[in-house]
Amino acid sequence: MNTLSPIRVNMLGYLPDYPKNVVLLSDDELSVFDGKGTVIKTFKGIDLKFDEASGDNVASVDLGDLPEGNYTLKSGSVTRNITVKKDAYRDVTNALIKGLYYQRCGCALEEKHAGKYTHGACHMAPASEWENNEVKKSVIGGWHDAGDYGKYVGPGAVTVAHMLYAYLLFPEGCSDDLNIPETGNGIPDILNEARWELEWILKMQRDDGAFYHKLTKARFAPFIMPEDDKKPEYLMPVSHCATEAAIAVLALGARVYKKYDEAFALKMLDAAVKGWKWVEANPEFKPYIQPEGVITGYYGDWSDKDERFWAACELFASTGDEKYKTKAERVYKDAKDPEIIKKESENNPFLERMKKWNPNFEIPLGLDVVQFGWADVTGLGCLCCLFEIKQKGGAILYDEIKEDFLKKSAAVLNLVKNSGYGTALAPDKYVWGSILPIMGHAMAMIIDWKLTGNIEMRNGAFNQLQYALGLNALDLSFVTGFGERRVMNPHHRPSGSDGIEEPVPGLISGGPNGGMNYPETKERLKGTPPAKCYLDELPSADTNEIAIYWNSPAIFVAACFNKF
Ligand code: 9MR
Ligand code: ZN
Repeated sequence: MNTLSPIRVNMLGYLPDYPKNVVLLSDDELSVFDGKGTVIKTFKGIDLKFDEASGDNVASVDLGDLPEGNYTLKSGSVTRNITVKKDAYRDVTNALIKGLYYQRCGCALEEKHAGKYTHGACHMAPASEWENNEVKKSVIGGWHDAGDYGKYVGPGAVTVAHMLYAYLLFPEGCSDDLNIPETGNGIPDILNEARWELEWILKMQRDDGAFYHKLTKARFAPFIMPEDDKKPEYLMPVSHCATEAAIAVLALGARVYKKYDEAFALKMLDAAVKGWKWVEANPEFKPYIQPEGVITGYYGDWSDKDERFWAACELFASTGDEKYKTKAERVYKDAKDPEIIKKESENNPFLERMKKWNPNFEIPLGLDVVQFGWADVTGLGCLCCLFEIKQKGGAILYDEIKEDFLKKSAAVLNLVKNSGYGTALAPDKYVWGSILPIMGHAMAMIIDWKLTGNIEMRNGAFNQLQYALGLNALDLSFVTGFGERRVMNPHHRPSGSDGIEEPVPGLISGGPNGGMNYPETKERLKGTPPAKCYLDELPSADTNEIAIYWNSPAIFVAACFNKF
């Protein structure tokens, strides 16, 4: 029985000068009451349409102009309250950033900052290289990646990049008052928080310039608090993808932190340049292959073209050295060359693995400019080209990249138009962590809007923030601590072992996964439409884990709409 409300709303409220979409699952007349109980609008003749991703018959209705205030919506006998206010997304933007503070590793979370979510210092012991236990290094710091306590360079780099670009594009949307240990030091808190990870990424560089792929134990810890997780940690082999993602984010960081801390900025740039020298000395891509006996997050990839492109873009933006521009252009162009692509698919051990999971997998032609995740970072390189490099008066294939981008973002907007809930995801693309492509697509539409001024793009992007805050098939806010119906049991070790009912706040769930990777999920949700393949239960990592690189694109999107 469907007991969910037939009126779906953005549970945190609406902005006065933005569309105010609600999604209805009933064609009863909809009335809008103001704070005094007077009917101020009615909507009749509601035309429900089938939404494939959810299997629901729905209508999305824009309530139109409503000044700031509280309202009640009534459809048949059902009512639901909404608010309209300028600062509707201030607290959630702050919380999403502070969510990363709660993921800090290598320090205690003190009560004055963490409130009841305080815990002791964790993962303080030196780590050994997996391949040579004799080599030991102290690599304290960084963020726990997700619900587990692993720390992974590529995903960490992408997370920081989302935050730094959020700050570069929407500084007014990033508060300076997060109550983290550095608050008040004259540096914006989003940069204070991102630095925690950057310092750790620096420590993950080997003497020859390469970066270790990750720092984890051999297997995931049970559901215990981080300070109780004492099994030895290992530096797993270096990889091209990790190295290039680290280079990119350190080069980006060098520009962003320069005006606050020149020495730190220089340190990052030196590390990035040293990393690039390793890439030059080791030009042939080798995919990361998980060593035997290790079962923590793989974060494997069949190609590093996107990471190499992004790294070259950021290095060009930070140094002005033409060799990086030439390289970025070469990589971008080569990716469109069928001959080169064909060669790439030969002797690629990771591709062989992928073909076992998905026999139809084929290497796409051209880099996918609207990808902002850990596996494909092309979109981050595009952000660098379309804004940072452009602003400095330089160019890396500006017109070509812009054209490619606008084509892809137009396709993204079509996804929004074809979805009953206005969600920017095709029904067959609800993967593990579907929140990532959804927020990534929102980023793409924001970028389009910034480039073209097209308000449809802005509204399309805005709708993805609303998806995360309740305008969805599950009538659920995916952000812990926010919304009248919200995620309560994320797959997150501290939340699952601290004895506190409410999970750690400000973390975003991966959300529905039509692929249902776990047999248990498959069995329980057999036949469920993809946008509803979700269990708000602690063991369901495949639908309800949290991850730093899911919070971070949400930070970018929330900061964009955090205006007051
Ligand atoms: O985010 C990752 C997702 O794309 C993969 O499908 C999934 C299975 O390989 O792994 C996810 O990443 C997890 C990582 O492997 C370990 N830390 C938790 C991550 C989030 O679930
Ligand atoms: Zn830790």
